[in-house]
Amino acid sequence: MERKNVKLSRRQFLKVSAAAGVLVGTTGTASFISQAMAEPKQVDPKINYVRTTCSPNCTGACGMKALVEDGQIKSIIQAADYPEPEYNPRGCLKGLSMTNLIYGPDRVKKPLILKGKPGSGDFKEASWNESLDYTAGRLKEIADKYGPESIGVLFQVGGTGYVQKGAVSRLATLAGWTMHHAYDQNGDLPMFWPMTFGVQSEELEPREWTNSRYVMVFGSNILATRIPDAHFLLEARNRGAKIMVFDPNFSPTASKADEWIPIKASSDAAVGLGLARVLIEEKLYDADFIKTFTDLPLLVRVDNGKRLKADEVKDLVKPSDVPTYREAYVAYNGRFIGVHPEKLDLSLDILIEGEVDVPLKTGEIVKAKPAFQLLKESLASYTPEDVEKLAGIPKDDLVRIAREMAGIKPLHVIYGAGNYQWYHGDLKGRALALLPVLTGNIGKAGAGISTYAGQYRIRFKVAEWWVPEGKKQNWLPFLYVLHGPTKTMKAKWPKNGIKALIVGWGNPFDQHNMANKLREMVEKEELEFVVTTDFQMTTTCQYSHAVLPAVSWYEKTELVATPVHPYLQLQQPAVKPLYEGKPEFWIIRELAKRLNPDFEKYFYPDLESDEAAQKVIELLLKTGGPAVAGITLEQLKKGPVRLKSEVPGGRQIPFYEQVQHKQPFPPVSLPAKIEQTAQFVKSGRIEFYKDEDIMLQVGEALPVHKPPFEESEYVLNPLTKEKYKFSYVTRNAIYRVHSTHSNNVWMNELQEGKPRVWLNPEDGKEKGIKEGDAVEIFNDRGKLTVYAILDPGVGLKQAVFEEGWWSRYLKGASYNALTYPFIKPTHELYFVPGMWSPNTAWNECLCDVRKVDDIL
Ligand SMILES: Nc1nc2c(c(=O)[nH]1)N[C@H]1C(S)=C(S)[C@@H](COP(=O)(O)OP(=O)(O)OC[C@H]3O[C@@H](n4cnc5c(=O)[nH]c(N)nc54)[C@H](O)[C@@H]3O)O[C@H]1N2
Ligand SMILES: Nc1nc2c(c(=O)[nH]1)N[C@H]1C(S)=C(S)[C@@H](COP(=O)(O)OP(=O)(O)OC[C@H]3O[C@@H](n4cnc5c(=O)[nH]c(N)nc54)[C@H](O)[C@@H]3O)O[C@H]1N2
Ligand code: SF4
Ligand SMILES: [Mo]
Repeated sequence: MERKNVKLSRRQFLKVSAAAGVLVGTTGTASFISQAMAEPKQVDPKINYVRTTCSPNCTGACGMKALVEDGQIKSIIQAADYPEPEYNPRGCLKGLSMTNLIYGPDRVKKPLILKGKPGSGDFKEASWNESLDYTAGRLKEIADKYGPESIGVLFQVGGTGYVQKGAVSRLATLAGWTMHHAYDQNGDLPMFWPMTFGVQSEELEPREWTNSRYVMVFGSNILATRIPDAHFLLEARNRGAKIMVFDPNFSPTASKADEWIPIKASSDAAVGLGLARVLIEEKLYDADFIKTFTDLPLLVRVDNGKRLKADEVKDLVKPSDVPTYREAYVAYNGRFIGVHPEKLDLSLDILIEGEVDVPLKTGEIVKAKPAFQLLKESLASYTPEDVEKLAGIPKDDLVRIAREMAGIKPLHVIYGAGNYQWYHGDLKGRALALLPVLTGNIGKAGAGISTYAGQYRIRFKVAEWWVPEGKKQNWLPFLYVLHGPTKTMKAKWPKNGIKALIVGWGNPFDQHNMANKLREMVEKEELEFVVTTDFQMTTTCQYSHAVLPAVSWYEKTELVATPVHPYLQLQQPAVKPLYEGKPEFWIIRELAKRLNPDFEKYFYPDLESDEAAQKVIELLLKTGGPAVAGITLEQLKKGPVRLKSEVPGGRQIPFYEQVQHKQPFPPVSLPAKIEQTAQFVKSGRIEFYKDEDIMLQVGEALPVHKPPFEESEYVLNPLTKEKYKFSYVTRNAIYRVHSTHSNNVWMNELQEGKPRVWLNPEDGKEKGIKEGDAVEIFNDRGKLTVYAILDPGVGLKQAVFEEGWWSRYLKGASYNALTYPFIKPTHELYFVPGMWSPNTAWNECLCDVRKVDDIL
């Protein structure tokens, strides 16, 4: 098909953008916007509106309507058809200007096979048959030589496409390939969740934000990274909520807060612990809540730091109905009580402070203390004076904030990705979780702790489609591919390592750390084959041996449900696949039958791929469990349908059932089975004390503050301590969704096409750097050249870079060449894919900056 001009003019675009801007800037505008976005009165019969879903990795999943004329998308507008008017409309400028990508010059039009060296851009165009035969042939050779598990499969967030990504999972499972979960690969897995609550992650739905009255945002840039929901935060403020933003940098979100508290980078654990100390010292905590729902009353042996088990204690027995993946521990209220992990019925006269002598079955007497007592002792190192030194927050402010937050309910803590993407992100999360838990702000409207990143939580059961019956999947955290295996890893390292990669929905050769190493691995043929499906010619495509043209989300059928706004939505094709692009389902089926003729039957061989996708959606709705029960494809064709929930009003309030109905922790995290995740919190309670050996060894039984770099960069190379003084903080850009829209001309115009680094003016002065200068950000691993912005809102000794630029905008360099795949040993304690797994820590990276003559 010939490319025709898309008629949406810049003026029209700006009109739409202005409306979307209002959405973020004010509240109560929903009806105004709905009017502005309403269909024109005189509808040309040649114009067709197709309701679909914008579905990049930002997981906003905004309902959109494509205006289609003569088989071309002329423009995209917000659908504004959610049954709850508060959710209308959703969208951002990227989504509205998606036609720039769909019809853009970087579109992959035909299958490509690499002719020259990887990265050379020397490809030959091939027919689908040739490219599929070639790809299947190479994959078969590699599987025969090294075993099928040496083929790694990378694909992104399940929630943005249950059908097409499911097809990839289905084939990977049949073929015995190794899957890499996107959650930890992206660094989005907040490890404090499984450690503390036993779940993958949880969050309040944004509509619930307006019920909060005290909101503490720790490094989450909602105004830039949750654009369609940002208005709920502002509305909460209009309704009287106090918004407190803790961020080393004056972010757009900080600019809308009641207070911005600039803290030192990666000092959040100290802040959380300092606040917790005041709550405990001044008895501002909810004692009944912590006795009922947490492990804080459970006794811990003083001699070995282990939690006391009921089985150990004289005259106590472990109840016979305790499942093997849980444990019965002990509490004390004048006598010793065995605490059943599935019954949250501990008496409220239970001891939480002090020390007791415990007679053991062996005849020994040991000393034990409730975990609360140990926490209190440990918090003694976080006095307001200490925290002022560690985090830079004035001591009086700390005390004032602690008193304030304890007095105003509901309290909601938002913990952002930029903040947990540090080596000790788990410790920070465990410390921050103390705030809502100590004050009893869990399982209630407008209350809790949330992480809004990645949004990998799948919303319903997918096994029927994703995992062919009776088959097992191989999983390997992607960090090991770069870092190499470790002695302590629980995941299984393929005996010959990873020799080939199958990539979809991602651009790891820009977006993953050691992106340069990945390139080197291809150049040196350590990675013998890479095949990528994308609709755009990304850096990853440039380094691939075969590029298979996929289609954008306006050209195929898909089912979408991300956790942010809890709606199930269809992606319906607005136009036929452009050029020779094909939906992944089609590509996978073609590959499957070439790999093994027996595989074809798993992919609806008699149906055209969009029809097959609809069949898959029906299957998922039928077998997806309670969240989708009763929802039909026909209903979805008419518009979005809210997922079901047990919470009154169908709301998404984490741990509602645990707290209101005293159910043991954790709730199920799909697709894992309860026995896989309940082992994370064996007490059946919210756990702050972790007594596994590795936790005791590294001094992290309780949440503590550990400064950045000491267990990462300085161990890797002690010289870095003197050599590199800047933190390389890579936040997400409002102009892109990671590297998607990197090449969107309108978005680039807004940034003058310039990759930039934000520096504090004092640092600029010291380095002789002025606003607009070309500067190099570098360390021993890599470098990139960008333009300097001197901003007093940026904390000292930080080089803040907005990630996601394709390397062609960085003179071929990868901004991720500087970062390193550190693996924290406590993340290797269990392995449940995408739930307890080594997580990437982008910001744990040292660098320096220097002025250079120019960029070109
Ligand atoms: N427009 C847009 N939206 C997106 C995305 C996108 O690329 N573009 N990506 C989506 C995805 S996949 C994700 S994961 C999310 C991520 O979105 P966020 O969770 O907002 O993460 P970041 O943008 O990395 O960083 C947020 C803030 O963390 C601060 N920060 C960094 N280090 C620390 C620290 O140690 N302590 C504290 N308190 N703050 C710190 C930074 O200064 C920054 O203001 O956004 C999603 N939404
Ligand atoms: N240094 C540093 N690195 C980071 C981060 C950071 O903060 N700092 N953030 C990390 C985070 S949180 C994330 S989530 C990752 C994201 O990194 P990636 O997952 O690699 O995300 P994108 O760069 O958006 O790449 C998505 C690709 O999918 C393609 N695509 C879109 N739709 C489709 C489709 O329907 N089919 C196919 N086949 N392809 C499609 C797009 O064209 C695009 O090339 O980056 C991580 N990298
Ligand atoms: S890019 Fe994200 S926030 Fe913007 S319209 Fe698309 S889904 Fe919504
Ligand atoms: Mo992410």
